[in-house]
Amino acid sequence: MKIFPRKNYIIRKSVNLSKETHILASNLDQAILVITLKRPTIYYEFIDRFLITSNAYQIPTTIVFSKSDTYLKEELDEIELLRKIYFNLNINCHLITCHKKKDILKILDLIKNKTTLFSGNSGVGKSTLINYLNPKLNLKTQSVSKSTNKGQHTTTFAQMYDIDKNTRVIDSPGIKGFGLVDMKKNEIYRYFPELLEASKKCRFKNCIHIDEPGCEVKKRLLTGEISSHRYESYINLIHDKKTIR
Ligand SMILES: Nc1nc2c(ncn2[C@@H]2O[C@H](COP(=O)(O)OP(=O)(O)OP(=O)(O)O)[C@@H](O)[C@H]2O)c(=O)[nH]1
Ligand SMILES: [Mg+2]
Ligand SMILES: [Zn+2]
Repeated sequence: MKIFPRKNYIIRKSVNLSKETHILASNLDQAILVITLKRPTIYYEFIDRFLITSNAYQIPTTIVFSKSDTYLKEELDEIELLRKIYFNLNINCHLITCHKKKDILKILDLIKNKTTLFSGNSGVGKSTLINYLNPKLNLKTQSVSKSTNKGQHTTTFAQMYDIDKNTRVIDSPGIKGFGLVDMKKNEIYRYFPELLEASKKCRFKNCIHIDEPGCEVKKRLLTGEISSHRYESYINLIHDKKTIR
């Protein structure tokens, strides 16, 4: 057996008391974060936690909003809002449904000749999408619970599959919570590119952008240049004791 050196990996801290860290996947070219708005419900902060981790490990990430066939007009507007926030941060977003050939072709194009991790909450449709990418795979899928609006943790371990000779995907179990590993409170903003950029103009070098005078981040938040959703994620992370050293 040949063991290749690990190029990169996505790590997460368990949200239960064991405080274990798990390596989600290694030797990746990119990650696709699959998101649904309502079934299951998305928490915006979850997206940012994922992006911080993939940014820290230098794994290019694309957001795929799935189940587009299920959304009402207001929900499509909400997705458009999110798409704009992330597009401004150079993160591509796609809105797809597994039921449209052209959407599947778009994803096939995105993953061509690469190794791609599919990640996201349980029930967002990772395995379903992979089945459409290669119908021979026939991975197990299961409906989202009507009573809790949550997925049923159908995929139980991460596994790599071939789509064609040079294209591989990793299906992974739905993520429940997402703790961050090894980040100091005063360096978290560095993983938010727009906060990092603004921080260069903060009056104090050690500004953590909460209530310091002359804070450029707070200024840009007021003008809308920095999204309030993103700032809220940042503040929640700062206060998350499980996350922070
Ligand atoms: N309407 C609609 N339903 C979809 C779509 N994609 C997936 N689903 C449904 O969503 C449910 C969950 O799909 P799965 O593929 O099992 O979800 P998963 O992300 O692999 O879930 P875990 O393995 O638990 O992490 C299934 O009932 C799918 O049929 C889509 O594009 N449109
Ligand atoms: Mg699955
Ligand atoms: Zn500041």
